[in-house]
Amino acid sequence: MTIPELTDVHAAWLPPEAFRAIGTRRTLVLGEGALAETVHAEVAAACARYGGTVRRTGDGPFDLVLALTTAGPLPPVAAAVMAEAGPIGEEGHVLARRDGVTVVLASAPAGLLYGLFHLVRLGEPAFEAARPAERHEPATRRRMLDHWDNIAVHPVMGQVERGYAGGSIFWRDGVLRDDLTRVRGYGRLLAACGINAIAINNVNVHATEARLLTDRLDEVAAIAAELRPYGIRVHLSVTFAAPIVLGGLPTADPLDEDVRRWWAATTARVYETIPDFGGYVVKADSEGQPGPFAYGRSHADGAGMLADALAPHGGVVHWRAFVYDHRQDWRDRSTDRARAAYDHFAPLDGRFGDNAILQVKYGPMDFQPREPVSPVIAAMPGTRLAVELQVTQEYTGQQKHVCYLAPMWREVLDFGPWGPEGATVADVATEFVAVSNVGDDLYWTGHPLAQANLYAFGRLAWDPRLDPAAILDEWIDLTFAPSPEPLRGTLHTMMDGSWRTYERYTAPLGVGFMVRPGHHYGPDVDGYEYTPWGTYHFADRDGVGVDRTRATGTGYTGQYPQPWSDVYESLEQCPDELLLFFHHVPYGHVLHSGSTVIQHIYDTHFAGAEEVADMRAHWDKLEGLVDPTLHARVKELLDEQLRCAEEWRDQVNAYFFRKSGVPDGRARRIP
Ligand code: GCV
Repeated sequence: MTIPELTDVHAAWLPPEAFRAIGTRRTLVLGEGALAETVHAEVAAACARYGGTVRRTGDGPFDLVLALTTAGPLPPVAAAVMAEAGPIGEEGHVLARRDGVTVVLASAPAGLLYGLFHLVRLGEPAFEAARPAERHEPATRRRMLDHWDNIAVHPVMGQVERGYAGGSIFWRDGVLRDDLTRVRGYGRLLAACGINAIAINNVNVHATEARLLTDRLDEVAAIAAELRPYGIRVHLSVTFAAPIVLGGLPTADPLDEDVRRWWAATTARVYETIPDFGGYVVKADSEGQPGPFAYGRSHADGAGMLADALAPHGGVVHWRAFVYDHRQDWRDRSTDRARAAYDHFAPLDGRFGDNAILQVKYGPMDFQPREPVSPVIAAMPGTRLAVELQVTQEYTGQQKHVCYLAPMWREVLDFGPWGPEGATVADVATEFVAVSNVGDDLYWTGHPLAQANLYAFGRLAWDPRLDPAAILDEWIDLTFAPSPEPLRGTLHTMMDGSWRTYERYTAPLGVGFMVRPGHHYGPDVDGYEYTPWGTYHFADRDGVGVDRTRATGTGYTGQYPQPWSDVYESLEQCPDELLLFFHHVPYGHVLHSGSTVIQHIYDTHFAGAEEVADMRAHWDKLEGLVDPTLHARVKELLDEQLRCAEEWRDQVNAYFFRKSGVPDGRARRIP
């Protein structure tokens, strides 16, 4: 096992400096297994750089012991920690410091790896004061990223669908990359923030990519081999039509015996090649992808067939709930895209097997900067649910804008579907999945500061109760180590509130979209208004918003349990930030904030653009304190963010001024 040496890509949150505290110590690594070898190799590389030592046996003295509890006689200090700690879960670890020795104990090699990266995050303080034994376990078993990478460059969507960081790190122009060192480095970064699974290809599975399941399986195996040393299992997006397009069968009917046999045999071959293969991801009957509806079967039938094929091998199927009519008639007010996932899936609760996971986007529409939490999450107590987030910034500035998303995710995870006192989304979710924002870009993520979103997703997936502001500081300290002031504070100020800033200058009060159709960047208030996509705002001269009430609208509010069903139904109680998602209101409607809707639109759009100007001024002050190439990249992107925020401000304000005829109460210039 060698640590990937990446010279042509930014070190992200694992620069050599992050390993200084470990690399200067005398370390004992005790334990067998591939991931224990990785731990040893990491410590050895750090020691080679910083002068410390690492051993696999012996009596010491040691400053640091990283040991599996099964590793035979432990040094007395580690044995004492073990006695204090009690049982440790498969990926968990216990950290303690006593008698001048820092001890990390795990019951399985994966836990040791996560324990090592915990030490990296702590840095020097891990070797200072004594610490009682602290147990660290992930909240969920699987913490997963979905890549929407294509093998062949798609004529519209390119190499990576909704990718804003260059090409794919796996494929280039139709072939697997010769050098997969960067994939290994990616696995290392992901392990360091707690991620342990990746689906490597786009959920829109085109002809070339379908073959990853069969005659291009060796490419999947090659990627899996790079990620394995960091404890990451590979999953594959498959087409529901595979029995037809790959197997030559006349049907893909999930209840057809030949089809079921084909999936069983094909899946067995996958496991012969990749024994630790994770499973399948499926987008079916959605945006043109094939699915069980063609055969009069349900999504539970479809998912069940794949779950059965995977079960003997320990694999899982992630079945996406993103199913809606994308060929809607905009004149038809009775069809509501927000209703679709619940209408399709809630009746199927209890019909998905143990190894079928329903993957639900956090909101009912499509990764908007502000949506209510999907009602599907409360409606399926008998189903394993993965909550799907979008790290790639499709609707949040496309990695041209600074938009730190963890505060939004934390709101989603903290939401109590049965009221603020009850269980939260984080309690209900079996696991968390997010669409990756990584490509072959020098900074991995296009915008260097977008790395924080990837890092924060991993950390929240590991522990959904972490504070987004603390995660941000952790990321800053690692990435810009040693991050002296004013660097640390300035970055924090720029990023911590950036999601709310983005919300201010884009679509108001939860109404969503208003983006340019197709690529989804920049403002176009009516861009989707007369299209078949089901994403409307219904602005006219009197008011704006979508009536989703039971009383007079689409009835969507009825998909929520109490109290939300009534809170969202009520114009008086509905939270301001979601008002236009649930209600069509006159421009003069007074918000809880005391402002009218129209004045709120003007005020937030002026404020949002001003906040971006402030962000840019902050960044200018960091010149000379960060790497000049990185500084120049961010500076250029902030110029674009400001241009775009001003365009949003002016289009949205002008649109609503022209519709409503209501002037700005503060008489600012609206073009
Ligand atoms: C991969 C949105 C995106 C699509 C994406 C889809 C999905 O509609 O615009 O590019 O397709 O979500 O999540 O499947």
